[in-house]
Amino acid sequence: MKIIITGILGQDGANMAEYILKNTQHDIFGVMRRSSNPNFINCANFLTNPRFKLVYGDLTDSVSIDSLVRDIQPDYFINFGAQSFVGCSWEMPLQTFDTNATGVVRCLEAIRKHKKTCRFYSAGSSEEFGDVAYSPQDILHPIKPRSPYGASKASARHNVKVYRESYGLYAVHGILFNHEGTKRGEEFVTRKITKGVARIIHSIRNKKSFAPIELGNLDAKRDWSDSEDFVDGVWKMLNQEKPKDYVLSSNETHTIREFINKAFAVVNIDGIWHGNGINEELSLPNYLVEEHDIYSSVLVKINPKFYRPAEVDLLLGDSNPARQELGWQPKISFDNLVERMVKYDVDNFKI
Ligand code: NDP
Ligand code: GDR
Repeated sequence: MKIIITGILGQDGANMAEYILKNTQHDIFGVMRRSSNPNFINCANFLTNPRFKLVYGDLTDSVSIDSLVRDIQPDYFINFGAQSFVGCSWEMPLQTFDTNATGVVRCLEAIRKHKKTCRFYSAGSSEEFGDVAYSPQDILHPIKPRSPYGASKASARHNVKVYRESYGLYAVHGILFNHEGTKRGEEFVTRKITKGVARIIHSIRNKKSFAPIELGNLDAKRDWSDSEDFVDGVWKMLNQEKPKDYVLSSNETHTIREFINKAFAVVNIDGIWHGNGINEELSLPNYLVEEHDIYSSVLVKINPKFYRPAEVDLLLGDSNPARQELGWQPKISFDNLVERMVKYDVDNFKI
């Protein structure tokens, strides 16, 4: 079998490739867009695997998507490529829509024309639920996006349904809640925090001053899981008898502040919160400042530039149907996830 995976240099694309290489005998064609300075760090474990091949393609370029499907004749097309950063989608609404929504139609059209039996995965998001109507959110929750990113994913969802019903394609649009890990991009809040904790603990241990981690809204609540658990759920969604969309989530929600507390606890720092709103800060307790003989003490401060024009305040998923009907079971808890990310970033810290 031949599998096209877009977004191969990103978190989920790389984890999906590792999962498929390990659990099947299929060949993978990993799609990357042309870049003057590509970063292959997430693909280090499989770049030289004989069952893996890198190919160029861009979701904004119909010719490249059409040619890939025509020439490779894939059995599965897993579309993880996206402008995936919600915060940036207000600055680049058209590029976000072209990549995330029109890009999905380009994939569906290429499959319809050249390989109708190819199974297609569309990377849907809990951001489609936006200002949520109820909790926990299940697959029937109304679509109420709050960002150009969320709106682009909602549009992709409608088109997947249209192509499934019009042409009988096996196409699914999984609704995935936040998922993280050691391959997570550094601008997302979890990785920004774990990289920041690594930088700060390194400074403290070397008796050097440090700058605080600057963040936006700490009250937002997210349902966080590990990406490695989710690629298993995606593969199960692609291998049902009939295509059906599911939610994948941890079924727990935590504030950004809770994530910060857990992350510092991994390196034995029990910070002290004080102040409110934009003046809120997390500081080192005095005994640690004295013990380590350092001048800096602010670990986290607010920078309003990280606030969003519209926020999704609360996400909490209901993935029970996926657990019961697909037999999917996540293995990594919230505490394990934070610990894994912090330890990885501390161990791999470079100045
Ligand atoms: P990443 O940002 O880590 O990876 C996205 C990849 O898409 C990058 O490798 C990027 O390439 C590539 N890409 C961007 N634009 C294009 C384009 N025009 N053509 C081809 N490739 C492109 O995201 P994740 O791995 O975290 O997410 C995977 C998918 O799942 C995305 O669609 C995301 O929106 C969706 N999703 C993610 C969730 C999460 O919590 N992680 C939750 C729900 C949905 P480059 O490396 O060159 O930038
Ligand atoms: P999200 O992830 O928008 O949920 O989208 P992100 O980690 O960017 O934000 C989560 C929450 O943290 C708040 N926040 C900050 N966020 C960032 N990035 N940087 C900060 O400094 C900061 N301070 C506070 C945000 O306001 C937000 O509430 C992710 C992406 O992976 C999407 O592609 C995916 O679809 C959704 O998850 C589900």
